[in-house]
Amino acid sequence: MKITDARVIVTSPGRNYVTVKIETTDGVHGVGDGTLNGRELAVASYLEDHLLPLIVGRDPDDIEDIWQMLYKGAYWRRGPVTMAAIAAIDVALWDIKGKVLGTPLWNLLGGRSRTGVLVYSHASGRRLGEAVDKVLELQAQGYKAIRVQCVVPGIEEMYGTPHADGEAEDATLPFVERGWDTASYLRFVPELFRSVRTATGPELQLLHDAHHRLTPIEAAGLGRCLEDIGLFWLEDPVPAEPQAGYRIIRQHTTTPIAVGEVFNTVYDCEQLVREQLIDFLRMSIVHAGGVTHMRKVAAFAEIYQVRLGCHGAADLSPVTMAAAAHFGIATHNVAIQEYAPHPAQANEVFPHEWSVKDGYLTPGDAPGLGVDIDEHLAQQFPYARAYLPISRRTDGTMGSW
Ligand code: GCO
Ligand code: MG
Repeated sequence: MKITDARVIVTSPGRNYVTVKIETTDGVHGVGDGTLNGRELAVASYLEDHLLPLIVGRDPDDIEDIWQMLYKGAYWRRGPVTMAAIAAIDVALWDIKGKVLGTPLWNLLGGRSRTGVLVYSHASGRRLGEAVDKVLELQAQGYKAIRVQCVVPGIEEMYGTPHADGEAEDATLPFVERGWDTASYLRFVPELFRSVRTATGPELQLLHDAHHRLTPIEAAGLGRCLEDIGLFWLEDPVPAEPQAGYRIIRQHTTTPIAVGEVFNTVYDCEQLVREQLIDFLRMSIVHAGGVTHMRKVAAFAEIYQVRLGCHGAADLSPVTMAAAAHFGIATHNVAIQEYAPHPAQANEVFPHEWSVKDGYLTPGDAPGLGVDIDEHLAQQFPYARAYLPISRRTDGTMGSW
């Protein structure tokens, strides 16, 4: 079998997605996601101009060898653009392998470790009461784990909460600036979670994303204040470029810590995992080199009792969610999967077998990934330039988004 054609499809059914479609001499095709929110065309160019010409004519069975060629052959290693592009090809090749062998991806990865992957959904509000109501609504729908974000009084617009001009996690044009004040945030979050916990009772798993806004000692203090809430995790308390910064958080609190949605290779988490400075790793198949690399990341993390809770915001396409469903069913140390529903048009452009029911994600039994792209429909949603917001602190200095 040989690869006869490989192309990139950029489409915007509600938000931008970059997809690779690979065709073979056997008449079987595979799809992979390479979306990098706000920087989509960089990945599309890396694929179109540099990687795809290298794979046409090769045997799609040789997934490991193709991965190594794309990773090592560039000389320039790692980074989000490179690793998202490699991931798109890698996932499409796994899809092809499953289809050719007539078996779902989870079976190629060792079979089922569980019957369904626990997911967490997002509840947010512009006011505390609104956030609590949203949590109760999702709990009534059967979600067993919910991430809670709320606008902090005094900070009008912030990450993870609804805005007058759209959802906070949407990239937009024009480019937007939001505000940030750490002191108000740190005063408000414990109050928010006390109200939520009182309303939900003890069983619901609660999560929170600090989105890289704190310093290690601030994060340690917040983690300590939240200990009696029993959070499932506190996510991205501080940026992890200095991995050793997490030692400070770890020394002071037993609140479980999650990080890694912006990581691209195992080297980004090596110290965090080896020193057991975190509890959950958030790396995703699309941003970390595909199934081939994430299997190695999971195996490494398992040795240190670090579990996976992969990134799954709506800017990761339904193709990535399919891959995550198979990976999550098969991989023993996957603890949870983030799930934010995609725009309705995106579900039409990417028809899929995976589904979320009663708080659990299942991949279905179709061969390969069980997801496809409707190219004709995709053409009706042309790419629309968009940027993630930036955040400025009250004194005007630039913060982390
Ligand atoms: C999350 C993430 C997202 C990111 C977004 C960036 O936990 O889901 O923080 O909301 O901000 O995916 O593109
Ligand atoms: Mg996050």
